[in-house]
Amino acid sequence: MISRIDLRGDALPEGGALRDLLPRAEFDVEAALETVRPICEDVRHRGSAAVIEWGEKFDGVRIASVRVPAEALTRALAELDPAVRAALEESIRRARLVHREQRRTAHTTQVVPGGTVTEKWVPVERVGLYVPGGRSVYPSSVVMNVVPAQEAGVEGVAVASPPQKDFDGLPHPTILAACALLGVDEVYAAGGAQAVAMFAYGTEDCSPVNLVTGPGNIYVAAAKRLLKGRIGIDAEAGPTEIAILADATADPVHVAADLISQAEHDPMAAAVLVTDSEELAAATEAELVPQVAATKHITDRIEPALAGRQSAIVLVSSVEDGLKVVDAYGAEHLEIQTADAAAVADRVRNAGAIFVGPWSPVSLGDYCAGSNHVLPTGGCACHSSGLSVQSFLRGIHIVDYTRDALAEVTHHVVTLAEAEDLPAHGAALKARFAEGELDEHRG
Ligand code: HSO
Ligand code: ZN
Repeated sequence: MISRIDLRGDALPEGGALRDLLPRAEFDVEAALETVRPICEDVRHRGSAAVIEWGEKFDGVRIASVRVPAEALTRALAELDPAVRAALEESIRRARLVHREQRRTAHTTQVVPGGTVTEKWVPVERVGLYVPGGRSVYPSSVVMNVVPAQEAGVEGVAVASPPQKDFDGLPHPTILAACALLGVDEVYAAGGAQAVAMFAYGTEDCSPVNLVTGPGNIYVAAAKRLLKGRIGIDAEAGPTEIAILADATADPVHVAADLISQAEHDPMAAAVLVTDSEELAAATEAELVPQVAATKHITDRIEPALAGRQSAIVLVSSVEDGLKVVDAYGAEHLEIQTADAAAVADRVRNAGAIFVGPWSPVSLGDYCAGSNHVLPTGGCACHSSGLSVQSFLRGIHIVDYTRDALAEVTHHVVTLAEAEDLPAHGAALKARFAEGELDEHRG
């Protein structure tokens, strides 16, 4: 059901060489660029008509208008199962607690007497949040995108999610209900590359946004890559990943359940167990069989995900080596199920989010930990973070020098400008002072 990679024995290779030994899903965004380019161009030129036609082609339903009417949002919330509503409210409450503390305040540094640099934090004006439809209808992702944007102070929050055949071309009702719960009333029935292009270029129904965030399929990722620059993006989300670093103290029932939990997303999802315990590896393999058999999405997602080349049990000589492996892998989600898990977690450098000990499974983080579940995949955790308030803010430096403070540093600026063969840069400072006035500062 899941393959093994044995890294015991010789010393582990370093960095890239170690990464090459580890499993990873194919996610060739480059290859999808040519598919999405004409779609994006079409939306750019024909606006909503193009969004509607591409939606008809890919989502199988022709919608009358891209903007979801307010009554549909109100109705979806009124018809939402009360238990789902209560769970979403709790998810929102916890996420707000965490994300509110991520807000940043302006900070002023006095560089010299009379010379200050202040960094102020300004939310982007308008964001477009993409929420997948189809196989993955995740109201939880609405929460994870909207809460940090709102806590950052973004004024214009628009959501797009694919039109659903079974719901008269509206996005899925639980997505609409989640939007309504969060107070988002600007929602579009648009999916795939056409939704990203609608956000980037704007249409007669939707004014352009500054930033697009949220997970999606490979075409959404490709459209984000193509339109990056015109818009900001969070990340190109690939198939979800769980890595578990575990030793002999871990419970194979938990380990197997958690591997399966993320394999449930997608046949391309990755589940990786890194362990120094042969016994845990064998017990987890044995445990996977009945647990997989008891799940809902066995043949379409879980079995292919676990059996795919992106998933494996990686055997290492020690937890120490396991740390090197998980750092090289840079998992979207990393569970630490070892003795003294908090101390081990503290040493991890590369992961989207870390889940410590037996009582903090990834599924908790997916819904109700308070943490964000939009996280870097494909090893991007070595350079990127998950979605947060920071994703929606820009830091702006405000430079404020007095005449004396400028006079005092002018000779250094002139010297550097000349070293770069840009004398007009220096001249811009000298023009402010009378001949000879700067001499006393030359020290
Ligand atoms: N594990 C997914 C998020 C999710 N799980 C949504 C359930 N619903 C990527 O972090
Ligand atoms: Zn999940």
